[in-house]
Amino acid sequence: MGFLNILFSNSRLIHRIARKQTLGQFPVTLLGVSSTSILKEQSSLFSENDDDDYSQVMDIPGGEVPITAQMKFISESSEKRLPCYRVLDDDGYPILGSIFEEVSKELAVKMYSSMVTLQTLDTIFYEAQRQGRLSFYLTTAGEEAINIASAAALTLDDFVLPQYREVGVILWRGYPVQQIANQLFGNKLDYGKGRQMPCHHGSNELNYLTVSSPIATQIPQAAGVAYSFKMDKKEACAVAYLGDGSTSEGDFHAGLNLAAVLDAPVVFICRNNGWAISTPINQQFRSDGIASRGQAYGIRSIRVDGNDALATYSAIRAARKMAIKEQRPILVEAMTYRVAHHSTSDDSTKYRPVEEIEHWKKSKSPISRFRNYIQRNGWWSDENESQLRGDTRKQVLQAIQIAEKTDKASLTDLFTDVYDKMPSNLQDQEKLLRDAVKRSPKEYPSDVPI
Ligand SMILES: Cc1ncc(C[n+]2csc(CCOP(=O)(O)OP(=O)(O)O)c2C)c(N)n1
Ligand SMILES: [Mg+2]
Repeated sequence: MGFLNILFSNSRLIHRIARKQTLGQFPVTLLGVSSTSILKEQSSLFSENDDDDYSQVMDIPGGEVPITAQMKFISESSEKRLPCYRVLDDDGYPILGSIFEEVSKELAVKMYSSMVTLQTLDTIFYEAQRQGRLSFYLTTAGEEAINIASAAALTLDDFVLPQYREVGVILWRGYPVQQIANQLFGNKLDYGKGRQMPCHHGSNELNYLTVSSPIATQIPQAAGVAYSFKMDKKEACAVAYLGDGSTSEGDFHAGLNLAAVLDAPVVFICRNNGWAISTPINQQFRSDGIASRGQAYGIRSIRVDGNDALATYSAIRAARKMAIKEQRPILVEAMTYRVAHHSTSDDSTKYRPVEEIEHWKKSKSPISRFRNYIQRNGWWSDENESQLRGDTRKQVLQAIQIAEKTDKASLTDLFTDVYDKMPSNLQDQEKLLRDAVKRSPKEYPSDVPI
């Protein structure tokens, strides 16, 4: 099997084998003609010195392509897997010879502190959901570096179209912890006025599109946003975040193709965390992950270690620069692992080994890795660590208390903000709802103003 792969994928090898007249040793039915006729045909079509010097071309829409007399199928995959760009090893030591974007002490400490804030708020909000105070929650556990390092590489002018496991990105852009709590509790201070599920953050001011529950819708939208930036000659790009599972949606293919054809300045950041709820990646695609598909769409792509904050920061900085300067889409596949359950509606120990989860939690933590790096640089200490963790915990607990006490958005808000003047069908629906509340007041939540 291995040999067949090589034979199909490597034209040079076939030619070399053919020249040594050894092809006859191999199953000739593979190519459908006899070995001698292949050798004869080849000598007229290829020069002896340069295997790739095709002497005939075919002029077709889209340009000239070389002609070959060999019936060769393109291999379904390359023998070699795409490499993963990394700067820090698992212990946070820079890998010898690694090329990366230098970060100042100030930026590194801000990045680290934000990762810890993200981890702290995830832990506390997750617990609050388990206590029945929130209806739903999902964490970014294990993916803190992708969240924070990618956000740090962007500017506020860039327009972010998130999936849902990227609360760290909006946090980095200036969305307050209090606002996160307001959204989760769906109170009247929530920008969405309680009309979205928890974890569906968004902010006009921060150029961050509100999360959509149907996955992958943001991908073609990002191509559109980027195209509008191109027309306006803006010094900014669109940035779409997506999971490995989203690549199975038609929107992924439509979005990438559209972006490529339009030469739209968009960075697609795919968090390949191994799982789409309970579906592992080997049931999601046969390709070498996601980065390999970029080339088929004509999109420059890279695979990066998403648990390495420095590598992620450097790759996204470079991707952003190329997207804007060269007006082109870029695809980044960030390799990671979803350490937590998919959400509070899931128990991942039912479909994956606990040892696997523990391994990623303990030995592959992006937070410990980056902490080792900054602490070794003399930029961080154990005292800084306990102070930060204590302060952050207090801040999040206080935000929960305030959000919980704040009134919920009112029922009237359910019908506003889409139309300037409420259309008659919505007026009918509001009346129906109010009649239902009157008929069965006990079924209506007592804390939501009518
Ligand atoms: C169109 C659509 N189909 C299915 C779902 C249900 N669903 C929600 S999340 C999810 C898995 C997504 O996995 P992935 O993109 O890898 O993101 P991750 O949760 O791993 O971060 C699915 C199937 C959905 N929300 N929308
Ligand atoms: Mg996933």
